[in-house]
Amino acid sequence: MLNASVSPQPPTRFPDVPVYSGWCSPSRIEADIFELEVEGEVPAELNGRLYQLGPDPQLPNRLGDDVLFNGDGLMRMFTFADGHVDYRSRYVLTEKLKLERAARRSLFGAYRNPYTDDLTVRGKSGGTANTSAYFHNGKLLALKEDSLPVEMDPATLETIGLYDFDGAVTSKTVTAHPRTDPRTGEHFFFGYEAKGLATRDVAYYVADAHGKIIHETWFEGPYCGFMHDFVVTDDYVVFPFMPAVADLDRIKAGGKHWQWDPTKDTQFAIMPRYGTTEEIRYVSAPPRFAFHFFNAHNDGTTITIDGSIAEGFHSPYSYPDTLGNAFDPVASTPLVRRWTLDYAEGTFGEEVLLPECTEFPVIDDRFETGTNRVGFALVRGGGQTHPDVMHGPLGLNTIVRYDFEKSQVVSSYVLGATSSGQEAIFVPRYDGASEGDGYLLLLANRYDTMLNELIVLDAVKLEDGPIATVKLPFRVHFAFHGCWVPQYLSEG
Ligand code: V55
Ligand code: FE
Repeated sequence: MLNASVSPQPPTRFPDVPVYSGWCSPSRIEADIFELEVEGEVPAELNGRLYQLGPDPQLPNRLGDDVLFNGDGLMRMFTFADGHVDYRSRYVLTEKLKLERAARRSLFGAYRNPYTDDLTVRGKSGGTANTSAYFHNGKLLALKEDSLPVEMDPATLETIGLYDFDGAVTSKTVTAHPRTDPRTGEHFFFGYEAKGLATRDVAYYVADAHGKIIHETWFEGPYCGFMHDFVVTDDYVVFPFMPAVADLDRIKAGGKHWQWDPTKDTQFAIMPRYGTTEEIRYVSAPPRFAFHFFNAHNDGTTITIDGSIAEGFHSPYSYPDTLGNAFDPVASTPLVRRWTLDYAEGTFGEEVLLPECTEFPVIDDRFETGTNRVGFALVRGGGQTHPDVMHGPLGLNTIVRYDFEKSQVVSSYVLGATSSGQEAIFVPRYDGASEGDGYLLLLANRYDTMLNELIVLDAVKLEDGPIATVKLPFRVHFAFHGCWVPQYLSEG
């Protein structure tokens, strides 16, 4: 543990540690590229912008080591127009980045531990805005779950500033995984640690299609759990408390934000979509950990949730656990699992749908919060065994199309033995195309050349391989989440 009173000298170069090595080496490139090179043909009807956001440390962390989740947010934008593709990338100018650029050294310390920050920045926001590019109500937002959204100009990528829904959001945090109901345009989101570091408070908000907050519910969870994603259905909202937990005393002592604690149950706080605190019911389950869910739907009071779910925290980061157990790469591997919860009966059920290491589950967004049949995800294929799916050469080298009615993979494409993929984004072939009929945009990491290619796949026939391969002339850092914005929405 770090002695919080000691202010170490930040390293002047990126030290030789895993988080700054190999594919995770900082790229830090802010670029404008006119007319990227393309192999094959980009479909002319793909008109719009692909935004992707991920961490890319601007400076070596003052503590000499770091975690992947703590890099500064760098926004990327691919503009597609009539078969041509241009590129732009810009850092999100957070308070943290502005302070550190001014000082020309790192001032903020460990991931979500302000007690490890330089004394000169105590009380300033260490938010990195590095997790998810999200578009709602004409606004491009850079999201990070420990702070407020940062708004960026969707064409220039200039940082506009913190966005609190015109003062209506008083939670200190907003999730990187909001949900939108495409039928109403309503935008559902929450903040955990909503009243401050390691607090159990959760704030839940619904904004209408114009960004006006129309519903708000606050509650105190059973513990402060790592709630990265949540789900909304026609009638319910579900907040999963999973036992990677934050503890203020540990954080104050310079310890890690999250610690896996399998003595705690998973607990689901369920309430009606526009419910009140009094309407919350809890359902218990064995310890589980999930970063991401595909989607969820309900039939009466029965709620079905599909996700990329493990029996342990799928990062060695918070092991040994509170019982002294070491990281177990098998139990900690996220598989496609289905949870069935009942709001009225309080019951929990679970089944494994796909017994493969799977992450970055996505759907055709036109079915979000309703019933979806199709999902897409990255799978660790080809016998790769890298245990930590969130780090380095992930081994997530296969993109699959999963059919939830047939309960099977119906199409897939292997990127290659020396490649992995970043989160895929689905784009419908045309307005009104049936579910899952369209294109997948996927950024491939090529370890043989240490370069990236953006590939365009037919989402129905993945095995046909890329329709087009768009080449980047340099390597970019690993991004987490992105979105597709059709041309008519992103142009001001
Ligand atoms: C994730 C990413 C984060 C984070 C917490 O995808 C969880 C998982 C990039 O930052 O802070
Ligand atoms: Fe995420």
